[in-house]
Amino acid sequence: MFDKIVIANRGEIALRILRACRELGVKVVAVHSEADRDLKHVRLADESVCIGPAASADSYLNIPAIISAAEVTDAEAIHPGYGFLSENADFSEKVKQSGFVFIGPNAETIRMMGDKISAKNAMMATGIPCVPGNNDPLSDNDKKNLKIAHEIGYPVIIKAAGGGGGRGMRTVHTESALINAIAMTKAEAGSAFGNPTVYMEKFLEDPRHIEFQVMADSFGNAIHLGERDCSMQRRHQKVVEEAPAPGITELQRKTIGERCAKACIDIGYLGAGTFEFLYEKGEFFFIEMNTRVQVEHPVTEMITGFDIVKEQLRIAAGERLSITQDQVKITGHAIECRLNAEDPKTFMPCPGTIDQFHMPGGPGIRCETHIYNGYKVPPYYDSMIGKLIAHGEDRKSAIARMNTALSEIIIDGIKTNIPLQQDIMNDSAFGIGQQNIHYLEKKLGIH
Ligand code: MV4
Repeated sequence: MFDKIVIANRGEIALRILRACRELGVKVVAVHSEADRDLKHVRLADESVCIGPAASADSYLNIPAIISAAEVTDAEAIHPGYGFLSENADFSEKVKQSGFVFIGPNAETIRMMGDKISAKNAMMATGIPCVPGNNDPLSDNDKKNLKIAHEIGYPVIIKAAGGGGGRGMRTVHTESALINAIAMTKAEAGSAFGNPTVYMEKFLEDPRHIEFQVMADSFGNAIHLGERDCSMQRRHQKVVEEAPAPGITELQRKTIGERCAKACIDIGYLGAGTFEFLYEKGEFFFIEMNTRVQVEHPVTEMITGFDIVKEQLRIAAGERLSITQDQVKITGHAIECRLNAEDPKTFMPCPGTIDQFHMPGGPGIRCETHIYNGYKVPPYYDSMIGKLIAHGEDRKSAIARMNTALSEIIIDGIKTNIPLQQDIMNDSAFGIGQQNIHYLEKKLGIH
């Protein structure tokens, strides 16, 4: 195991990684911006290094500053968390070239998954079901593009190869709108991602977002840890996640999960990863792969009893996967509510000082947050200030525990989305697991 690592992130995930390090006896170097000196994990870390001004571009995205911090503290590895540099292939490469271990997959894998066309082709080659589409960059030949769309059947969706996470896409419902939509998406993709390449898929109207968690080691072993339903989202920001996904059968889990694990072996995947699918009318369609630990990893940890972050560290240190697929057992149901410092009605971020914080507790409750009494939520970063996770013997019990915890938690001084989360937990469609990717926006009156 490593002696010391750098955590190249902030907030709740930095604290989560620090806790995993403590359990494994690994020393922690916290790197932080000038605005983040008071972060909980910075105070708990063995060492800390200020890597630049508040703006992310000057600190958490500053590759030379982070690598320098690893050098001056004599650390062995860098954990990128999620967001920031976590899926930056150049970062992974530079970390390695500088003699450190990047806690995640290698640069080539990140690069392949960053290009949504190459990701899809790699997945199709290993037998993962994908959304019907052309699976190649679209040319400038209007006639050919009309033919492709006709073969797929309207509605279709034009997606940027360099996009993902909801950026750079456009739906097309009629032939007359196709040519312009391709030109527009190309132009936007060119300026947003520096890559105008686009591809075409069948547009699925009312799918659910279901993702499979995988872990792979450097000895050719891979496991899946089941799936999560992340359909409850607003503007591509997940709001509630749960595991297992309501209505997914044991056989579906085994079939898709084992294909994901096999895909990891086929492509030489390393560490934690997520296969994102759209699920409609009983069928799974791969859309993207995330090559990082995700915000919602705790729901999987709660139903499997398996520590994903500790395993990331073990795998990066060259150890074998600590369990086999047979040892993965799913127990009960877990739900995660993201806690955001935002206006519950307008969704505007609401940074400020937390006057009072009471953490909820009781059976099956886990609260992942870096906030504390007197902590000042800075205005420079994502508004997520924590996550509340409830585990129960079944979905009903998990919802009941979440409701109890939401009524117990006190966060005074700033506005939060707790009222919205309470509303969702008491929503009748959510109560019977009927959510899809459009459900929350419709409920909120966004069309
Ligand atoms: C789609 C789709 C419907 N059909 N692809 C949005 C985020 C990116 N990961 C892929 N996305 C979508 N791709 C086809 N062929 C609908 C979405 C989509 C979506 C997907 C997952 C979660 C939330 C979403 C919200 C709007 C659209």
